Amino acid sequence: MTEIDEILQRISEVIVNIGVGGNIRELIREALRRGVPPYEVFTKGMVKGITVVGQKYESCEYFLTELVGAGEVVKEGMEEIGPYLSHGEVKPVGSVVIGTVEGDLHDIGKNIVKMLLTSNGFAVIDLGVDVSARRFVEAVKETEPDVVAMSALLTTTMNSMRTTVEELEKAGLRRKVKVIIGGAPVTEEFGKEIGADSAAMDAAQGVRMCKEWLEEVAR
Ligand code: B1M
Repeated sequence: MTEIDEILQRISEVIVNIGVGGNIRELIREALRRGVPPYEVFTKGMVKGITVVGQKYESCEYFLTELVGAGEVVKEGMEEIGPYLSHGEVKPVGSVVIGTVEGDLHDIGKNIVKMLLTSNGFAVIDLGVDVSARRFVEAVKETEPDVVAMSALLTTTMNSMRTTVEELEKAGLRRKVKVIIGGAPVTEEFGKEIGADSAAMDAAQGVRMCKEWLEEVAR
């Protein structure tokens, strides 16, 4: 194991151990000092850790308290890594309305997508979590974005994505925006079923799709 692998492993472990055994901010700073690209610190360190937490929760080794605690450690890490991921350009290449759908409070993935979009020159209007279809529709009317991006982490809240697409349709706005969905339970098939333009399997793919759409428009 190289020194870099070791530090990424420690970042993962400090999440799994809910902050015990190190300080996530210091570990992230150390990884960056050693030249690890910020997105790699996130995926190979932080996402790896939170994935293990999810597995432990599923196997009943961890309970809600641990889930909350690990989420807090990731949030702290995000505060440290965020500025390195989102060094935005001055002139926006396009705009995106983003939110976690109604009934869903998971926002770590959504925030990563937001940071990557910002660092790729998009203006991002973040509606936060538990965003109703009506709120998405209002935001589209108010801000006229190029893209609506929805995130869901629960199988039970995926249907809110369908409702939002339907409400955009009813309001006569659907053709004016591209719709992208993402989050762990989301599949391409589900995206097609609800009439989204795309379903992203990870944040990088989501950003790539948004860029491609904007380039198509510019052509
Ligand atoms: Co929750 N939780 N949780 N949780 N939680 C999951 C999702 C779960 C899979 C855990 C498990 O059982 N293994 C499970 C869902 C089961 C299911 O529906 N099938 C679950 C559950 C059950 C629950 C509660 C119901 C628990 C309870 O109360 N009994 C509850 C629900 C609350 C609610 O939302 N109403 C709950 C609560 C929580 C916390 C609040 C404690 C905390 C969230 C903290 C926060 O987000 N601020 C939490 C956490 C941390 C998790 C796990 C452990 C980690 C989620 C995460 O942040 N992953 C999770 C288990 C897991 O996923 N392994 C779990 C890292 C993140 C970077 O990944 O969000 O997938 P993700 O984002 C990726 C991609 O999906 C993609 O890009 C990101 C980076 O590549 N992406 C997009 C995401 N959105 C995108 C949008 C795009 C494009 C790409 O464009 C639109």
